[in-house]
Amino acid sequence: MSVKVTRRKFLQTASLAAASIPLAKVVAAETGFVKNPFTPPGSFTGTQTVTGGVCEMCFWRCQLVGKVRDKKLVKLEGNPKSIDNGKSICARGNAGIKLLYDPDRLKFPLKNVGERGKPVWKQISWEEALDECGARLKAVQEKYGSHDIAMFPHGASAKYPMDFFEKVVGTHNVSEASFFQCRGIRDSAYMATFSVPPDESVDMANARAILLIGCHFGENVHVSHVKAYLKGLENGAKLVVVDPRYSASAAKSHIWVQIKPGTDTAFLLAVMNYLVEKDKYDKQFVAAHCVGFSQFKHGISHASLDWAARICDVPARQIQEVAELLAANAPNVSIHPGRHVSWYGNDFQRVRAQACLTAILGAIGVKGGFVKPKGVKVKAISWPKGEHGGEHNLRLLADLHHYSPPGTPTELIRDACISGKPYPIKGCVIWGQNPMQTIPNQQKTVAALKQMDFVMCVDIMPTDITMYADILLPEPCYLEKYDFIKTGTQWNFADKHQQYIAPRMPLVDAMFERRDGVWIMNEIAKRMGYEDKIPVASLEEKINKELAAVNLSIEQLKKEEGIHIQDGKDPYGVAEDLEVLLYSEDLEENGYPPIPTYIPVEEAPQGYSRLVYGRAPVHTFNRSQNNVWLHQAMPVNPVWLNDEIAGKMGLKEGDEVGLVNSDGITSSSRTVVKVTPGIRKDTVYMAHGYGSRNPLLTVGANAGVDDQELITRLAIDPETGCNGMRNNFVKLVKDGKVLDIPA
Ligand SMILES: Nc1nc2c(c(=O)[nH]1)N[C@H]1C(S)=C(S)[C@@H](COP(=O)(O)OP(=O)(O)OC[C@H]3O[C@@H](n4cnc5c(=O)[nH]c(N)nc54)[C@H](O)[C@@H]3O)O[C@H]1N2
Ligand SMILES: Nc1nc2c(c(=O)[nH]1)N[C@H]1C(S)=C(S)[C@@H](COP(=O)(O)OP(=O)(O)OC[C@H]3O[C@@H](n4cnc5c(=O)[nH]c(N)nc54)[C@H](O)[C@@H]3O)O[C@H]1N2
Ligand code: SF4
Ligand SMILES: [Mo]
Repeated sequence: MSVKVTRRKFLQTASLAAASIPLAKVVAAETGFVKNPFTPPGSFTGTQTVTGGVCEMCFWRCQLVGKVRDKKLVKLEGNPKSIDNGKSICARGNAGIKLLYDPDRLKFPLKNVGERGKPVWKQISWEEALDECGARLKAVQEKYGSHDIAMFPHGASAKYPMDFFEKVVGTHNVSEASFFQCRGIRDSAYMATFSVPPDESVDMANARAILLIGCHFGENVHVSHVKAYLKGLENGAKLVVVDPRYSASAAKSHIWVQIKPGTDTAFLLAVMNYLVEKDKYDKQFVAAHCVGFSQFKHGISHASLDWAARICDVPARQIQEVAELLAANAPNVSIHPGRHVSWYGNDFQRVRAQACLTAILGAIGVKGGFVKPKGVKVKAISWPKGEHGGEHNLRLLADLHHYSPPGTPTELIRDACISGKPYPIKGCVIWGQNPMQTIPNQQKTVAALKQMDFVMCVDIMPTDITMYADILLPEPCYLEKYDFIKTGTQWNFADKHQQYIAPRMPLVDAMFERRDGVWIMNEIAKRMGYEDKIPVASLEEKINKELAAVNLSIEQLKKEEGIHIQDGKDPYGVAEDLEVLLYSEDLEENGYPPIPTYIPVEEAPQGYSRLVYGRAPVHTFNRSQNNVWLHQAMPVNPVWLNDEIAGKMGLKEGDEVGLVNSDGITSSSRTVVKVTPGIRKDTVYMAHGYGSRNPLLTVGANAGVDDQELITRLAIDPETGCNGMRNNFVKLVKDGKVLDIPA
């Protein structure tokens, strides 16, 4: 059965039906999509190709085309015109279709007439929902001040609302997951070293050697980035992978350094010290661009191979082998800056060491090295800057985290929520983020949320965080709306210097009562008294105006199959005035180590093992857990346990277990054991994002174990205020019995 109803009719049928039967059944009937993962797609005759899709199953944003039949999206493919991902998309990109028609998706504005955390949902009209959001946020603002509203945004649709709260309402207390739990440290550490935010700007496709520190391509999937990495390997690049686990990348490596978790800075210092001592660094580059080489040389001189070998629990000769390999291939080496880098609370130092290593190898601006290809800048239409209560910036009040990425470190916000000091935080807006599974220490998040006067959430799915909303608003997903202009360059930028501009355009119409972020934010802004500040009337207008600034339009992009391509610039070369601060006076003045320094992390208590986590190749965090195709591909996240340890514990592959951490928190669901020599004896590993607890997720709820539930201890990176999450220790629980993990 196909969907062939007008929007109005759809709303009528949907809301009538909602009164009597469960929502999931309603949509299944309406769309003809039932939860059978093996339903064959049928033939694709009679389909029409719609261009202009931009994926957001993850944040890499590959360009898509959709095959549409009877107004229903039946298949997603990479846009053949793309000079980024090309025709390729990953498993998650493919499965976007199952998100689009997921019967569990949010469809109407909802009001929680139960408790936060134990919601009882009542469907309400948009009018009522917006009135309540506007009035209750305004009430918080009037009673306590603008800074007393906190916001937790993530993703494309959250950018416009984030700007509203920062610029118009005037709160600093905005904490983006992409910064404080992801890559903020990386950006700050590279900025502090050579004033360039790194992104993932390494020219792996043309490298002679690639060094990955805790990155694992193949499990971490970003299509064009993986293409560049594989191209490099195909061309013969030597791969060094530093990881306590035999990851997908370790499996392709020439050297796998099975490092003790938390000790990478010691490893990097020893590599750099060796290169300096043996005169195997790039003297010309250092003389031309590096500041403080002599202090740096002196400051790392303690880092002998033996010193690092003891700390990192790897052979000294392996560290030497890595240093020699990098030197032999310099300057064409990709020292990958990493992406999720908030690990242990000592991370700024590690990432700065990566930046310094890049510099002393002279691997900046050269083929295979750190290179930043220049895409086109398309400026987002945004809210006008209003009054901003600068004196309420929590970071400045506490004189902390001088290298914080933009926004406010999450922990400062949560602490203020719970203590009421230096001021209360009583209003909360969560937009495209799932803090329950994103931020460590869930009890603290719950305490922060419970003391709020008002919590609103904008999402597309019911998730663990939406259970804490007072008002829950449904957005269309990325396949049903205009949004965000993706720009970039040819993926192999040595090949061709080209740039592209690809605005997200809908492949199908939005269903039910879902409304986009610009509409929602504008309506709330009106109700908060900011109608005069509204910069655009609609999302489509916003995209059109942004495109007009680069002499394009939606109409034109439709003619160009969704992607405008133009000549770009040669990305190679180094600015004459580039300065690399091997030693930084600024860091020293702010009380931080001025040269990269190893700071030890806590050891596991007896009977416990360190818990580390990472990406599942077919899932994106928690957001894809209810996707029936992806769930089928990897329904739980097995806990990796070293085979010798498993033997001693009497555990075998596939045994069902739970986990308990050293703070006594037991996982609320279970998973299975993966017995493998591919993990260190002092470490267990699981994929992040599993174990949702929202019962409205009919596929994803209680599937696997939520790593975040077990991460109760967070270490704060002093320079940036970001959340280190890998200082947590666990035991396994089998048949109700807690099992010690032998040393
Ligand atoms: N323990 C642990 N914690 C981690 C990580 C880890 O590996 N382990 N990884 C960290 C990293 S690298 C990151 S980037 C963060 C990710 O953190 P999040 O971005 O919070 O992760 P998601 O699970 O993707 O949650 C995003 C939410 O956005 C919703 N959503 C999806 N599309 C839309 C949309 O179009 N509109 C709206 N309004 N909502 C939408 C989803 O349903 C979901 O509720 O997590 C960090 N936290
Ligand atoms: N399929 C898929 N791909 C994704 C995402 C996704 O959700 N799904 N998310 C995207 C996002 S937002 C991000 S930020 C990136 C994150 O991708 P990455 O930056 O690659 O980060 P993680 O997945 O957290 O990497 C975890 C790896 O670090 C290793 N590790 C743990 N402790 C240590 C240690 O002390 N030292 C070293 N050297 N290694 C250690 C783990 O064993 C694991 O292999 O992935 C992106 N790509
Ligand atoms: S890497 Fe996969 S999930 Fe991410 S944007 Fe590309 S196709 Fe989508
Ligand atoms: Mo991330």
